[in-house]
Amino acid sequence: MKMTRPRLITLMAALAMVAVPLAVHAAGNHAGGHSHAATADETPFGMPGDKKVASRTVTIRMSDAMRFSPAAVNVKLGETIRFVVTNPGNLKHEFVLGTMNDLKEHAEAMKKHPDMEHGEENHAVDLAGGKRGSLLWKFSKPGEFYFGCLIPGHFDAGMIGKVIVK
Ligand SMILES: [Cu+2]
Repeated sequence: MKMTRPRLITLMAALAMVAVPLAVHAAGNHAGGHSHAATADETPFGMPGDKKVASRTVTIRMSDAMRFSPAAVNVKLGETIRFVVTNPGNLKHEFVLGTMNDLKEHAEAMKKHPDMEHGEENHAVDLAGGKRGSLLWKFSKPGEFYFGCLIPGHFDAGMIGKVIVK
């Protein structure tokens, strides 16, 4: 199955979590459960990390000059990174991981719905000025992925960074 929509995947993961207890109840009636919970969260750019196996911490700073620093991160395939994201400025910023297509689509959606929150998403951190947050991500697929601030105007101003996984 080709899946390029992290929001859809997040929704599917949420549904899968709801479905698991039902599946457990039904196990007596249906031989061979078919839950794929272990990989339900996997996206084209990786999957949520497990803090017990975090390989290392990478600190990313977001600035009111519409930049991330560092703006490029190199990762070994299979590493779980704990991103500690800081926002020392005054404006709200966000750190959203994805493919370039995901981020572009999402940035367009944000222009139509500027108040969208990403707090429920496991691959994004929204931060008001002066705040810090973190997210764990396992880079289970090789390639070039991106992190962007999708607040209207910020992405277009160049608030984007790259993760190279190999
Ligand atoms: Cu921003």
